[in-house]
Amino acid sequence: FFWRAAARPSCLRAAASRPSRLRSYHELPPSRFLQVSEEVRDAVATGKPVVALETTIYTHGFPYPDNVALASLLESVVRTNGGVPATVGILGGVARVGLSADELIEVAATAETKSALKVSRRDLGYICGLGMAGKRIHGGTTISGTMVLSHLAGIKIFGTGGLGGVHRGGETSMDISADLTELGRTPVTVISSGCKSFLDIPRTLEYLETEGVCVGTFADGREGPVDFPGFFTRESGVRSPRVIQDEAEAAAIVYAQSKLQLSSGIHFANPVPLEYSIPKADMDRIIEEALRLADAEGYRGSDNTPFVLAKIKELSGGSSLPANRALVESNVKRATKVAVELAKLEQ
Ligand code: PSU
Ligand code: MN
Repeated sequence: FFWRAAARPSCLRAAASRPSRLRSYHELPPSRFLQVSEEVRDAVATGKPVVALETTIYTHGFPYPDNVALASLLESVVRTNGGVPATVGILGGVARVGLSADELIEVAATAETKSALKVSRRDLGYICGLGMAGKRIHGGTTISGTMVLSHLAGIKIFGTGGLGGVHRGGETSMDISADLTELGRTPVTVISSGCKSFLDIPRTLEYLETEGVCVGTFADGREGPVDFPGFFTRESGVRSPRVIQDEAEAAAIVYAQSKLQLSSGIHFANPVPLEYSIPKADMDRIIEEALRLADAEGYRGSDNTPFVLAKIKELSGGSSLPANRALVESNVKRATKVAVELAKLEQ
């Protein structure tokens, strides 16, 4: 028994006619749980440089409506640098890759009421399952959640602000961000400004090594070893495991790793632009105080990072916001350039 082509279900027919190098989502039938926008689908299928963007940064990081302004800025940074943006999030209990402008506003507006869920890998089945059951919750996807969905949609490059890590005291609390295990198991390249120093940066890098994650920092002509950046500061006091000079080198590493069929991800750290960096001593004081308050007020688990980030913002008198915006913008620009170089290699 065999199907004639015309008699096959349409999803299989469509899959058969797509280029063979596409795997993952393209071989799956359309899903009620995951929807990829037509623009993103088409861009992936035709080998255009697509850049994923996360939404926890909007639902749990920036206030509304600043977060909407940031979201549209980041999407236009991708477009003006020759890429196609794919903002990832959960809209009404459905995972979405490529939110429209209106949909993005709907997700970002939840920052006011704090009504969106922070969604990492563990939460994806929960929020989409409840969506099917009629509870249509919105969710901001973390780096981990965004990587999972990006990979399902065939996207390889993802630009964002800061990476989660091993928390200070993580050796007893075991609070280790799911971003790190995700990088160990999902072949997506994340470009960020490294880890905020409220985390334990040396242990974070150790953990990433154990997970098999290549970590390289953009040196942009700097000679010799460079530090892994500490988000607001270009130096963290911890040396970056690897150094890369530019986007072409970065893309070559992504390309090699995918040809070797390594299933792990990559992290490229892009230090904050010099003019926006905040002196380490100033930041250290603010961070100590934010951590003390988180501990005193009992913010643990997945609530810890958003609380500490909000306190840092508050204690810095809002002066961290422009730095934050500038570094995300710079990371997304870098991510797009890496995606453009990668698309050339894949032609
Ligand atoms: N660090 C930042 N800014 C952020 C985050 C981390 O400097 O917005 C967000 C990202 O979405 C990241 C998540 O994936 O927090 C990590 O949360 P946790 O530490 O609970 O894993
Ligand atoms: Mn955690």
